[in-house]
Amino acid sequence: MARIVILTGAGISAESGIRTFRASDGLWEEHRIEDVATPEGFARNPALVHRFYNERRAAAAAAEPNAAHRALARLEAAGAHQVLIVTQNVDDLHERAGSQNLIHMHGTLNRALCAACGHRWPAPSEMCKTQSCPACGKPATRPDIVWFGEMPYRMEEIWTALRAADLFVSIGTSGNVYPAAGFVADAMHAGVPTLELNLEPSQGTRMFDAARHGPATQVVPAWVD
Ligand code: BJW
Repeated sequence: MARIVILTGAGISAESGIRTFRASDGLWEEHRIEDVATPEGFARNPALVHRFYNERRAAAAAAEPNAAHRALARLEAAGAHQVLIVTQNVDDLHERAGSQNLIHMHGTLNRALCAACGHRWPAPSEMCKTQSCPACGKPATRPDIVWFGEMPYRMEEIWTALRAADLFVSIGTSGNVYPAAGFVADAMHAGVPTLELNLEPSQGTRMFDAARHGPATQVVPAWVD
């Protein structure tokens, strides 16, 4: 049974209508990264950051998984391979497509996090900082999202799986943001074969052993089936 580690990024959800980050119409266009995706930006203007993520939560809730999400869920359900999806995405389209072995390394829109005590709970559709934490009662509610300068989740588990994998596949990510952008090099050093499936060559495309370029809803089902 081959162990396959699959990294996904914004490109896999693009055809579900969720905007990517670095396209010309990308999400950052209307906001400076430092304002909405850093702990410092949140400290400066929590209302702006909550508004940004409340809009993202509504967009994700309105979106449906596409043929690429469904193909990955099929690959896992078929049971011929041990599949781990490590997603940088904060939407829940992988789980709604049926994927089970899934790590949200950059967090999720569907959870709130208490900046004071670290407690997590299901996110209300509208969040604001003055909402108090159900565990400690402090008004320190923030989205459970990994911002720049913060440590992505479950990294030791991810690196262990990556080093032990028989194949590493990267789907729909530009390769600009670390540590995920370094996974192809980590896999290469561990002797793990690598494949890129992306609309266009990513930042690290030359490091992959093989690449197929095109929309995720075409190249992912073609690879799976
Ligand atoms: C399609 C498609 C279709 C479109 N079909 N494909 C200098 C050097 C190195 C590192 C650093 C540095 N300075 C700072 C750092 C660290 C920093 C970093 O990487 N900065 C870079 C900008 C340089 N990283 C961090 O701070 C991270 N933490 C960290 O490093 O902790 C320390 C540490 C130390 C040691 C070990 C481990 C850790 C935290 C990063 C947090 C990222 N957070 C964000 C925002 C929060 C989530 C959210 O709000 O949604 O996460 S940033 C944003 O970028 C988001 C994404 O998950 C992430 C990646 O973006 P992604 O998915 O690649 O999207 P795009 O838009 O860039 O690309 C889409 C791709 O899809 C494109 O290629 C398209 O072509 C393609 N595509 N349509 C197929 N239909």
